[in-house]
Amino acid sequence: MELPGCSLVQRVLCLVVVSLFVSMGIAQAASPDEVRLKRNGGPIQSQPQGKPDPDLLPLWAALVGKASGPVSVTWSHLWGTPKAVYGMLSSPMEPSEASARQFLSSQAALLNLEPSLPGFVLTSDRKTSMGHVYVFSQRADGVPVYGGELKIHFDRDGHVVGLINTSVPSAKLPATVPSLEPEQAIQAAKGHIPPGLSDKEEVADGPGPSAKLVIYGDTGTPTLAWEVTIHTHGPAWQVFIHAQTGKALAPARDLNRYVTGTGQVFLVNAIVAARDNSLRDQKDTASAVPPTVYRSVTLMGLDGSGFLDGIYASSSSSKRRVSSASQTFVFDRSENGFSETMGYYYLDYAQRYIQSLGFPTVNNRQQVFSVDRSKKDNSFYQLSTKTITYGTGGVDDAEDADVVWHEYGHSILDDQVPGYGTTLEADSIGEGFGDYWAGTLGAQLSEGFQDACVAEWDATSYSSTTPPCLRRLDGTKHYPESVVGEVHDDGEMWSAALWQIRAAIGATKADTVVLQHHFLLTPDTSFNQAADALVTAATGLGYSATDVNAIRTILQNRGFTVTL
Ligand SMILES: [Ca+2]
Ligand SMILES: [Ca+2]
Ligand SMILES: [Ca+2]
Ligand SMILES: [Zn+2]
Repeated sequence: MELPGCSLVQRVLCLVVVSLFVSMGIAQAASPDEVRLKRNGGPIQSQPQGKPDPDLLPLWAALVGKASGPVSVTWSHLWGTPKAVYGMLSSPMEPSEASARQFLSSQAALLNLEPSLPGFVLTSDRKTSMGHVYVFSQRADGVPVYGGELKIHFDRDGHVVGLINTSVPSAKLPATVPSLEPEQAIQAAKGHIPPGLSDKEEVADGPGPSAKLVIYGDTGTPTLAWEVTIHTHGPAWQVFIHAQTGKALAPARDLNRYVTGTGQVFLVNAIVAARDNSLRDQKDTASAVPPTVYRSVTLMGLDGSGFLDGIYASSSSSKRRVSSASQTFVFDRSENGFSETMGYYYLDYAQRYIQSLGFPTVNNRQQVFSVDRSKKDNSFYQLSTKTITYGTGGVDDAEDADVVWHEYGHSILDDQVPGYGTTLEADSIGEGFGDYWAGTLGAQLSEGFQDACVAEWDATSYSSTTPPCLRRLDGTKHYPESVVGEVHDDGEMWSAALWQIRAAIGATKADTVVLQHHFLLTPDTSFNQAADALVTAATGLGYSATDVNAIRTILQNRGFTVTL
């Protein structure tokens, strides 16, 4: 963002801070649904339906025959062996490792295992309220079998009442010497992490990537594999790499389990929430706004750490952070936790909206931000670190969702056009897009209140107009005679054109074509080039001739040359 008439020094800071950009390589293709499910830590396949191996049915009948009362079973979809058996499966015995082994040996054939249970080591022996549980972990030639376990539950009287079997039959391999070194496996695994950006960046202060040799059976063929774990700023990825060929044995899986929390935010900002342009900052006091401006919201995608760290946003570059074991982030505006919550909620909101438009990979990463690092009345997105800094001058910048979203606009463009913004016009388009993006998102929540006025709450500190606005989306600036050489001012030509397009063809189509046309831009894009790109994107998206013509006419009326 940029204040009207701020100093030259401030202006330099207002600009996106340009520095080294490291390309993260080519993203893997994946269907939107696939990505969405994976990124939310949800199921990656439907519930597998297992059927018994017919050869095992006589053995199964024998077990059922010896049991007293009903027996339930779930069959392994991979091996046709019993995966979970519940019922009174044995006569009473003294619970012990030996008696557990004895029972398992008697059922080994049913489990497609050898009666001596070679390679099964007792790894847990726990007394529970129900009785006693013994867990045996599977190894073959000393190599752990991933997920391979046998569990025996005894009830209080010593009956076996549960047999849990995730062992892998025929897990013994001809050779257990990998061709790949662990480092090679880690490199290979990195190539299988789904699209994203900083998701691929390892956490500097977290655990480094690891590779553990295992026997992996989930493909249905026991295979020597490296289990690679890579902790990133977002997901913690697990990838199984064939230890001889380097191929991935399954799609990368996010090990994080996300939780939801409760937060308190302004609906866009205090003025929009109160529909009252007379509200003022009053030195960040809670009493400056009526209690009715707060809205309780669900915070999605939190990683459960108790901090505002989640799949799409993290306040981790803030100096002091709030935390809540119960994921409850309810603060009033005098507390910095309120700014953190605003940032988290509205960045997450924006990314989910992008995905809902059919862009699964646009800036799909954890956006890191801070709310207390800069005392200036300014915010910026930093290309070198890909983080956003929200300043605290005047109204705290993160107290206004329009400012939160404007900066995210820079982040989006940086993601879609690496290195974006090397010329005055390209940067002006960047500022104009940020304002448009704030406007179109804010309009989803404002019920039509003052949508063309951007960041009215933040602007109370420096604007003398009513309503106070950082900038507007409905100006009359015309290209090229309105160009003044300042990117925020000149950006108003672009944002106004986009805003008119939105009015003409509707918000969803406008937002979609705006995001789509970014893929056609170059880092030094001119207004005219971007105008042609918009028309190209609208045509490519299959918009009607009426819509395409409306876009073209609006751009031409704004003074841009459209040659398509
Ligand atoms: Ca505040
Ligand atoms: Ca401010
Ligand atoms: Ca507004
Ligand atoms: Zn900006």
